Amino acid sequence: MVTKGLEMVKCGVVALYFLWLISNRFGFVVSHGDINEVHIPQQFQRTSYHFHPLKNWMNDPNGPMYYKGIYHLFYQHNPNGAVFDSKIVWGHAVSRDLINWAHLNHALEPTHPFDINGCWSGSVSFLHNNKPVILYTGLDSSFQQVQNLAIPSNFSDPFLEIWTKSSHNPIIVPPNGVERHRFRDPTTAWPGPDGGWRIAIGGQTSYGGAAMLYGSEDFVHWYQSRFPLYSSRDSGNWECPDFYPVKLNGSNGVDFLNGSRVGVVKYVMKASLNSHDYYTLGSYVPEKEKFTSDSGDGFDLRGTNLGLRYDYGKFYASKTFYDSSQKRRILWGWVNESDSREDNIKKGWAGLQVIPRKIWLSKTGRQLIQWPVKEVEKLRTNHFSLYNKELRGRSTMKVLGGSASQVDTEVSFEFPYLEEAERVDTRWFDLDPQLLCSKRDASVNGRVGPFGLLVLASNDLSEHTAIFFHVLKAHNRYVVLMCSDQSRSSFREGVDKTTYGAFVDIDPRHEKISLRTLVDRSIVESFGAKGKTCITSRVYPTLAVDDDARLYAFNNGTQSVVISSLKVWKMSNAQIV
Ligand code: DQQ
Repeated sequence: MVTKGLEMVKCGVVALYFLWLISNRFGFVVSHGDINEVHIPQQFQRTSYHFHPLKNWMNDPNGPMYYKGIYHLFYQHNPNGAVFDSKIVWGHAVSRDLINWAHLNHALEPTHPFDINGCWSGSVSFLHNNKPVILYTGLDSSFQQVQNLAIPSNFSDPFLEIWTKSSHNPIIVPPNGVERHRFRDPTTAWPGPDGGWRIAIGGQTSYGGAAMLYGSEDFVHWYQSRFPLYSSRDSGNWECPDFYPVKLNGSNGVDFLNGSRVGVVKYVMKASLNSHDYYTLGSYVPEKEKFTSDSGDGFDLRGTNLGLRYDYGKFYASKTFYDSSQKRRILWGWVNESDSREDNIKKGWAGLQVIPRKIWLSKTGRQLIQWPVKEVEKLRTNHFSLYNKELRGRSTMKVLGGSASQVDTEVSFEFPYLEEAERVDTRWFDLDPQLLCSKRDASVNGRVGPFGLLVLASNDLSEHTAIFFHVLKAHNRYVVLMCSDQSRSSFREGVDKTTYGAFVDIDPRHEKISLRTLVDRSIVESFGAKGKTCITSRVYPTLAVDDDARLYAFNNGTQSVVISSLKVWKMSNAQIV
């Protein structure tokens, strides 16, 4: 009883402190005028509910965690400009709901010989008694990449505002056979069979890109295991590896420390390389300290044995954490700009994080499912919906006449004329979905598709981003393509307008196709088939902005499709201060 009372008092104090922090910072901003005027160069492309620093450059999410009722996000940040600079710091922000954020002072800045040229990416691990520590990569005085430890100065501060670097730093230096400029981004630690700790570090070795395995008893003295946790012969340097268990049944998350028992979980091995985040699913036998992929060691066309991608658009250097408060695993990922360095300098900002996504294993066990955290739904306003509406061949339908520059949309389609789908001669696994999406873009007349949404569309449709599906038949098997076509997204020159595409693992004979799309001025996050296939894009419309942005549904196939349900919400702004 007494303990419960004390707990409640503690929670109350934490809540008050948080309120004070938010109101103090927010109050400061509003007392000096509109937040946009104070901190942010006025830009109509600036997002309103995606996480970003108040100005300048951001890349990788680092060390996300939940601690004493507060979510923390650290991130790679250049406080001096809107461009990447290797002498980067760890920005730090806190939140109660993963959507509204208050920025704190930088957690880590280059200060010592072991990180004087930059505090690069890393992770948070919870040691015994639930004590968080940071492992990060430092660029030392000779630009060698070494691993360092930082510890909160005050564990009872839920905001963990001050971090002290260990006097033992650097605690790991590049081993023989590893390039000293390619040895970085330590993972969150997990317990080894001997009661010690294990981590993986990304890099380039003589046997290819790898997640190198390290062990330690005290978190300070580390030894390298003979074999990597996983590696890939020809893939080049591995950045930001992530390794974690997922439950075989259900969408709850699981941590190494709570219930990752054999027969109950599978393991995810993820690495960032060549601008994409790849993963594979498999098993891990702690006693053998070996991860084995379910798909064997077969290499795909891109020379990697990590066959799947989290997101088939712009999404990189991601990191997950286990949210003990809601028993879920959450994924953060960095979304770079699609315009030039010069544009970023003019804008005064660059880089976003996706809306954090809950992540779990699909029922088939073949892939992961991602879905925006439910907290984002608090921003939904002005609901519009329609049901059972036929979308005839070659037609377009305006869904939102008013401003659609910030919306959340959920739509599902049925196709009564599936058997009319176009045939392709190639077997499905020889098809390149991104190429198919570029060749059969949104304007091409197919049969069952292309159909989907036109977001950030101008009134005359001359500007729009199309997110759509196309059903094809390859050797008696239906193949569902999901595409994001940016080719008409902006009249601006010099912007990357690559079309993205991926397969959706559903059987359209038995399932509807659903699409959820989050639009926030210059970012479009799309989730096909309830989160099986995800595509994120950056776009910079010039006409379809603010009150002039519209939302349409379209069908450029010859066959009708039916919108079985469509729901749209306008989204209000998040408080990011
Ligand atoms: N970004 C960091 C590195 C990491 C890369 C530097 C991935 O630690 O490998 O900002 O985007």
